[in-house]
Amino acid sequence: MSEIAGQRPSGRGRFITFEGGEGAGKSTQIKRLADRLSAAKLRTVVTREPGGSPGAEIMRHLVLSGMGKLLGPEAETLLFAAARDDHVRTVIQPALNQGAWVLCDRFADSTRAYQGSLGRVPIGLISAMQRVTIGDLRPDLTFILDLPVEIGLQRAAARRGSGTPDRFESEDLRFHQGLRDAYRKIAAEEPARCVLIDANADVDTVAERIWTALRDRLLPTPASVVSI
Ligand code: Z5A
Repeated sequence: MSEIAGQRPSGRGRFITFEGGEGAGKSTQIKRLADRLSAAKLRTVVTREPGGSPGAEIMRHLVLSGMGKLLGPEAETLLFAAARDDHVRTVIQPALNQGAWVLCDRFADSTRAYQGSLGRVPIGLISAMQRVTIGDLRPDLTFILDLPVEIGLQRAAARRGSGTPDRFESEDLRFHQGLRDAYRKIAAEEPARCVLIDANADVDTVAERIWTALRDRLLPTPASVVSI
């Protein structure tokens, strides 16, 4: 098996985000990738949005309970932004500064897709909030897990069992199709940062697609790869 040798010369870690619709397999694949990076002795931090820090987890509860929806699309977007602000300052940026690889389940593209494309919050407002919350911070690589909406919803429903669907799980099929289109558009607009991964396959196959893309994008030279 080939693995990675060493960090970036600058010492800053790598920031990798996972995006996609309902039940796309982000959490499953983040765990796979984290195990692989950890096995290569790279310090890896796994986190998520909304949430990932104590303050942001409180906001997570607010938005997923549906409270944010009652306040209207702009106010709900502000809640996501407040959560991100805390998360970036207290978890993501410190970890990157210490050279860790940060794997984040959802980030700013979720706001663009859910609140921007689907919620119709003006892109100007979203960009303004982004300037405040993340400044110049951009993911080095974003995996957008893509699969037919019906399959993602079936996976999510099977996992949920008899539990109640949350704020976004209870949206209709048209919403989820719109979401898939929005993510595909982001991938097409930013090919240098985003990789669209066909997630309609078994877990091992999807993990291998992600690993291959990561190796190609972030470890381009043979010198940075060693066999273990
Ligand atoms: N949101 C927003 O609106 N604006 C924002 O700025 C941000 C977020 C940051 C957070 O939900 C919600 O917040 C989210 C967007 C919104 N909307 N929703 N819903 P969350 O954190 O609770 O959930 P999620 O991010 O949507 O993830 P998920 O639905 O929990 O799915 P996932 O992480 O992508 O998938 P998974 O848990 O890895 O897999 C789902 C099931 O499928 C599970 O049982 C797996 O075992 C199974 N699975 C996984 N991969 C496979 C394969 N390859 N084959 C078969 N079965 C599989």
